[in-house]
Amino acid sequence: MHNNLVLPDQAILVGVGVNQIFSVEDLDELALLCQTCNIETVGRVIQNRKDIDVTYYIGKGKVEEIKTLIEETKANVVVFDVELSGSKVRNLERELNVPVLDRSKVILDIFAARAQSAAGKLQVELAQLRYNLPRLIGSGGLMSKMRNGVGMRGPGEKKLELDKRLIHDEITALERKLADVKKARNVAGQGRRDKCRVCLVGYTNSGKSTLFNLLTKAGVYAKDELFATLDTTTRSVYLNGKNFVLTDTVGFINHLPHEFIRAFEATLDETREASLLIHVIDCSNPAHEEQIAVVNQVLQNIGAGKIPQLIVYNKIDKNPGFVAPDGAVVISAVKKTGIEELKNAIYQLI
Ligand SMILES: Nc1nc2c(ncn2[C@@H]2O[C@H](COP(=O)(O)OP(=O)(O)OP(=O)(O)O)[C@@H](O)[C@H]2O)c(=O)[nH]1
Ligand SMILES: [Mg+2]
Repeated sequence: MHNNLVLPDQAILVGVGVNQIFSVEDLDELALLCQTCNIETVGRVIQNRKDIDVTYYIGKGKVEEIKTLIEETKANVVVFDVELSGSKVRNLERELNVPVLDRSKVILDIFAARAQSAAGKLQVELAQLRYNLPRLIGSGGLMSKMRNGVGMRGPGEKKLELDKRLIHDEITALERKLADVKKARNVAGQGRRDKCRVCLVGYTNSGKSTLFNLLTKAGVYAKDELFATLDTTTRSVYLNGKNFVLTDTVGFINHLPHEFIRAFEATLDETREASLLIHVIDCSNPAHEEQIAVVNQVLQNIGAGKIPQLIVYNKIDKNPGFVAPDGAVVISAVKKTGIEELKNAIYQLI
């Protein structure tokens, strides 16, 4: 999955709280993301600080601590739960002598492994290019900078400019291809235009696909993995004589870089154009309140913040004592409880 010859599989996770307290459990989600990439967590390091270190993001002392931990645990990769600039990755790798990844890179790798449809693959490629672009650095470095008199450019910088131009060209070509895919999708979905459109949205792993399969009898991939779904699937549903189309979508996650969201424009169109969103929440997850906020923020960012939502608390079997707020439906998509109530609620709203 990574470009290195030996696939890293033993990770030390690093969490950084800048002006806020970051605790060891806050790394649980990153550990799950790594697990999805077949990377096992062998150590966790956190640091809370007032500001970001310009060279390493974390302090030099912490870098030393990680170095020792690498020796002790035989870790072969270090994964940061923040987004790192290209230069910080290089500085850290120089000190630590193992590959350094950030949260976005791990999410990108999962996306790349998951994408199935033509649109999905194009969208991942676009997200990868947008991620790589600001991380390119010329090979010239300090030397070429010193030689740079007025109107003079070092060879490293020229190469960098060329690389950047090539990536820009590639991005433009991909955007064009995606626009074509989008057009074809619209034509294919023409017949659905007049039907009521309902979209399942929610945090990753909340149970959207499981519920989708239950409501549509489709065989969509549902698994205890983050980002099991990357491509949207749409099916017609008949409910006591009423007819609507239901779409299963990619899950959202905290700190999803906005260039990723932009890359997923084609699939997110379905969400934007829905007349009802079914917001699926995993009420057994201790962080579910925060996850609701993340989902609503993403919905707002993609222009779907004003679409009416039916709030559905899922996985009640794992948290039987849970009391949902008024107006919400409580279900277990796996144990198939609360499904009649859910269908009634949908029926009322469409
Ligand atoms: N215990 C329990 N597990 C559930 C329930 N609903 C879903 N799950 C499990 O939760 C995991 C994730 O379910 P998915 O349906 O793939 O979740 P998703 O929201 O589609 O996830 P992504 O596509 O990754 O965003 C699977 O292992 C499901 O079996 C439920 O009501 N109770
Ligand atoms: Mg899914």
